[in-house]
Amino acid sequence: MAEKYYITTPIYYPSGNWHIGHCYTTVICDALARFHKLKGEEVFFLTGTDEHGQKVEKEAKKRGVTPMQFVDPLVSGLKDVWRLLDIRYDRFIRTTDEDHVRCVQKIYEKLYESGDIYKSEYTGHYCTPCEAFWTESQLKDGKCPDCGREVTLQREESYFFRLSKYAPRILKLYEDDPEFLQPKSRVNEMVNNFLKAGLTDLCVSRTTVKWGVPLPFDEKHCSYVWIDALANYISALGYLSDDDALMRKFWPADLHMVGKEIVRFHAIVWPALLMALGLPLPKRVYGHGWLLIGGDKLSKSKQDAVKEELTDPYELVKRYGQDAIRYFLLREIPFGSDGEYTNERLLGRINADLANDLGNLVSRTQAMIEQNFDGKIPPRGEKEGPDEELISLAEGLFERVNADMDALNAPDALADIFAVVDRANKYIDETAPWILAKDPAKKARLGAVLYNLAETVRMCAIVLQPFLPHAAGEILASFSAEGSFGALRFGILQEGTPVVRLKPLFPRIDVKKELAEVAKLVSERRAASEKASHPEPQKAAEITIDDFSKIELRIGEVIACERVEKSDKLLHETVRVGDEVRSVVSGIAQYYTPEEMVGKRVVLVANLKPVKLRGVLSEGMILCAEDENGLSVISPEKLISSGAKVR
Ligand code: ME8
Repeated sequence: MAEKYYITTPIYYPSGNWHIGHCYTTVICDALARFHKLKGEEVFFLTGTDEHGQKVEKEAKKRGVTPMQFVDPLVSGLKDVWRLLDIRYDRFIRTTDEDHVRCVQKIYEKLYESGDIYKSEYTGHYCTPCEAFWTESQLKDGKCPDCGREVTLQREESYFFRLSKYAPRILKLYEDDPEFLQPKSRVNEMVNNFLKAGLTDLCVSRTTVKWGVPLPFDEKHCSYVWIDALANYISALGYLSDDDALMRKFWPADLHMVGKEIVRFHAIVWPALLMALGLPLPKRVYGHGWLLIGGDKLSKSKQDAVKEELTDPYELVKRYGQDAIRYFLLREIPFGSDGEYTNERLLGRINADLANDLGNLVSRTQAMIEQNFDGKIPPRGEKEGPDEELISLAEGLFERVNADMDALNAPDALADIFAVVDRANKYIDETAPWILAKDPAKKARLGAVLYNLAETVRMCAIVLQPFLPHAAGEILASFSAEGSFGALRFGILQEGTPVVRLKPLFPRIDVKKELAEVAKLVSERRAASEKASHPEPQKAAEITIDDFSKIELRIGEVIACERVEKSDKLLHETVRVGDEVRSVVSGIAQYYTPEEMVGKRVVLVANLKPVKLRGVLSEGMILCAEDENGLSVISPEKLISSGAKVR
């Protein structure tokens, strides 16, 4: 029976700004998944999106759309990136998928029944306008880190997971199974920063967030995003569903590949949850390093600070191709550590390794076969001089790459492959086939040299498939060669096989010119995005004071307020304007609760022709100001009596 290999990336937070740092984890996993598939294993490669939580809820509200309407295009954007990079996942899970939601509910139910989840009280600093709890350390100068307003210490009924109970078992896991968490440095981080001090139970429900999975035993609570997110690794396999065949086949996972900042969730919370569910633990969690720009993690919020580098995967793939971007990510960053990203480094790698070393080897070999052997594989011939060294290096390649990939070390695997490419280029210099070609008596030797080169290129292409799928596929097709690892034996190419001469796989890039173009593009994009986020206010046509005096503005006092039925946007205010009482409808329900409006003094356009909105009479308009951060009702700075004229 074929061996099984279950590999996962973390599921991504929806972003409107996917960058090359996001691609790192997934490109590594894709290369690993492809490698294991080529080894004949049955692979399940999972990736997806982590869509619930307060942040999405707030962003959607700010834009006046539902959370689902907000996340859908962002998720499509990520799928586009994976398509461009030729990521071959077996499932793309969304935490909004029905089967996932059901599974999360069943997990909560199971843990509640077993007593690992219990009800208690959460104490935190609450910001009323943001409807958010903050811990002491999250506060900024004692105030809400989001809006800067005062917070109050409040208690909230919450459900907790008995994380503390599992601390000794997790410590023992690290001791008993050194493979579980890698690289080793991450074990020390977990022990010293978290486990040594003991763990506290984890608050796993929220009543203030609505965009989440409702708890089946208490629907006013929603699941905590990290439990929801971690569960994807088993919900995708049908855990606790009617069809759990994949779960039986693939669990436990062979590898959870994650960025180092989320190791603690994967190496502490996740194993504890699995222990509580009575499930076997994943075989390995690997915490990789980050792509840095100027020494800092490349991240959404840092985009503004990194304008001089092009980090947009769509544009990068368009300019240099999917293989070049994959190659850079897999080769440049020492595995497990952080690595600096610059466009210059990327171009350097493309030119040196792909255009020069690999590209030249392929094109020189194919050109010489075309010129001297009518584009057909020459006879193998006798071994001489440096042949043996080249052949044995090529023959041992798979074993070395396999060991590197077992250690998850893609940069070393590529270094091993390119060592053979380098050796083959050196072999060309040593054997000087262009000189052999001048002497008809040396035709057999020329044939043997080109045969050895063609075989070396073919074998390199087979092992390059997981890393450079497009280029490796082209090379193999040009020799009509198959790509299976079973064909990794020297001497498979048959004499007379036609060889198609390929166009350059990686054209050399003029670095100076390209960097100048990229700098121009980046600065144009920056200017466009600045303009979009700070649009110039539209200048209205000039009016006279007489025109202005046609508008009657008065101070009103909101004495009652309620939501307009079946509308997310409208509030119905009862406004006292002097002796009069008016009914007013305003589109501010996403920014103000009815309770917040009552008692406010507002500026009312008092002589606006009355209209009915959703069947409710509106006799005036409350003035508001709006920018990209939200909306504010305009109120007089001092107490001014209702009915007073605004001039
Ligand atoms: O953490 N360099 O999602 P995420 C390398 N939803 N990797 C980077 C990177 C960079 N500059 N920036 C991001 C989450 N990544 C959670 C996971 S799993 C149950 C829930 C990587 O969108 C990051 O390290 O913030 C992580 O592996 C992945 O992108 C998704 O990060």
